Amino acid sequence: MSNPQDTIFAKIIRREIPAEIVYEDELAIAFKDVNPQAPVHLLVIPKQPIAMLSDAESEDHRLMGHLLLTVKRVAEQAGLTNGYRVVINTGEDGGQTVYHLHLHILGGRSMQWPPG
Ligand code: DGP
Repeated sequence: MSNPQDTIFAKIIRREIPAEIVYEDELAIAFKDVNPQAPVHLLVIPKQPIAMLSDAESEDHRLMGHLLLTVKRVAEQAGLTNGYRVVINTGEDGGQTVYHLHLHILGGRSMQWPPG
């Protein structure tokens, strides 16, 4: 598993590579996905380097709640008044490719179920 300190998202947090950042606070940052799968595709990530959801600990409960409330805030800010989908790909079977925890916000079109 790659070190979350060294992921592309850690570099975005440190402003070492550019991203279209739409929200930031002391715990989290949100930016546009570089490979959008919907008209609106944003990523919300913690600044703390947690590799994946299954690595989160019980002492991270405040941060985890904050991330969900940040999703709500960012989705509202993006004008997703008709709903949206939140996805956390976790590990190999979950299709995770970047090993820094991130919540996808997908919106601006009607989503299908089940996902592939
Ligand atoms: P996942 O498969 O859940 O690990 O999703 C990783 C997402 O990260 C994928 O939708 C593409 C996005 N992504 C990868 N590299 C970059 C990047 O350098 N900048 C931005 N903005 N998004 C990226």
